[in-house]
Amino acid sequence: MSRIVTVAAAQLGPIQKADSRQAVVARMLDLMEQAQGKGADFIVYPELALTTFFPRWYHEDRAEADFWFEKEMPNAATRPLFERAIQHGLGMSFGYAELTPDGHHFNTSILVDRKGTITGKYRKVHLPGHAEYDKERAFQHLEKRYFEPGDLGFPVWRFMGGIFGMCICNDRRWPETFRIMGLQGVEMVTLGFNTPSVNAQKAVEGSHRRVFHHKLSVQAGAYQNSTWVVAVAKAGAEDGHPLFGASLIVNPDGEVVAETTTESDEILVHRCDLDATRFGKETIFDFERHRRIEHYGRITSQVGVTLPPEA
Ligand code: CDT
Repeated sequence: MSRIVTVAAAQLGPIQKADSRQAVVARMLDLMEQAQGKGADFIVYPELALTTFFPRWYHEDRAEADFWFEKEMPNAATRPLFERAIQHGLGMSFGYAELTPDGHHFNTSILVDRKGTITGKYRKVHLPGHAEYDKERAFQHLEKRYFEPGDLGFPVWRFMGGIFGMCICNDRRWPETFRIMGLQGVEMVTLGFNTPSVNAQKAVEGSHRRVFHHKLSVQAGAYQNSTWVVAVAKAGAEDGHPLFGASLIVNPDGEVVAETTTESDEILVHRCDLDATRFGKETIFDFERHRRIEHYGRITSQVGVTLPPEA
């Protein structure tokens, strides 16, 4: 039986602070129509897809930021997405800010099956940035203020005939993210991101190097775990703050097979053969045969760097 998943990476252009959820969902529906027209059966949208990248805005009163969070999913604003995806028989993944009934805040991504059931939920583990206003930065990145680190680990799910996992933006820079899913046999990882084109703390670093680091991380994660990765940007200038595009579909050899060329709403569609993951998993990255966990203890027993003793 064929294990082809035709994936649409649905990049979103900028979302301004004043834009409503309804206006964003209308754009997402338009991308969904394009994806369906190109034969996609699974559509992936970015991190925090429903709003501007609000962690750049400082709210002294933390509770004011609850405006950016969803208390239930689906809800009135997002139900049209679920309904249209069901109508087209499309699987779907998107990110949003989640406020749980008991008051916890997470940067979350979901996997939704063809019938509109949420089969998977992931909460971002690696939160970049800072918790307090930082006057030294060119702009704020307050993820540590508004979110708690995810509490669900890096699970994978049997989904659309394969094994699927999710991670979010900064997670891609940490090899542990992909390896934990690789150890569960992951065959496709979805990854939404919002990455500023410039470094708030290093004025000389422009978008070229930042896109290079993005690709380096995503391609390495795919290759070293022999998995497809679908990395989807929110891009363009949000209220004057640029985010880069470079949404990617990467094959299990780590090669980019599709990449966006704009910083606007744009769709990439690619037929991904999940069986293409097998060769790498059965040879150079056959974990069972080749991993040497007796030497990896520091990975889970130590957070920061421990230097060797001085001579
Ligand atoms: N959204 C997100 O995680 N962005 C970060 C920016 C890093 S700079 C604070 C990223 O890793 O792309």
